[in-house]
Amino acid sequence: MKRKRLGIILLIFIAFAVILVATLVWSATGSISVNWTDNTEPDLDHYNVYRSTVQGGPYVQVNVDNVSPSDFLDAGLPDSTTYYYVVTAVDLAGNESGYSDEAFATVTDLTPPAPPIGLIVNMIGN
Ligand SMILES: [Ca+2]
Repeated sequence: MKRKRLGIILLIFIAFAVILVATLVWSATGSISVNWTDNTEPDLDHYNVYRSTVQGGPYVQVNVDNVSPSDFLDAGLPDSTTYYYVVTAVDLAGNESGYSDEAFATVTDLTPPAPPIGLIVNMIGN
């Protein structure tokens, strides 16, 4: 009987731990919008977007699919980190340009905490 109760307490503890971790993962990410001017070459095929957490690189390509419009949304980034971006243009023959100028942005936490609950007020004497 005592063993069963311990099991239930453990289960409740694990459930709360899972909720806490899920909340942290959900609230601790943000997105950065990357935008640039259209290239004018008629044989332009797509763009590649590169990112680094270090100014000046080295950069890692972040787009999995070819980027066709001249903008990109980089989502699921951890908070409180500055990211440095460069973009390249690729033509139909597969020739890739050099890097664009670098631009950077910092993901900031814009999600406020939940309002406090369980509020109780009592008159204490008069
Ligand atoms: Ca654009």
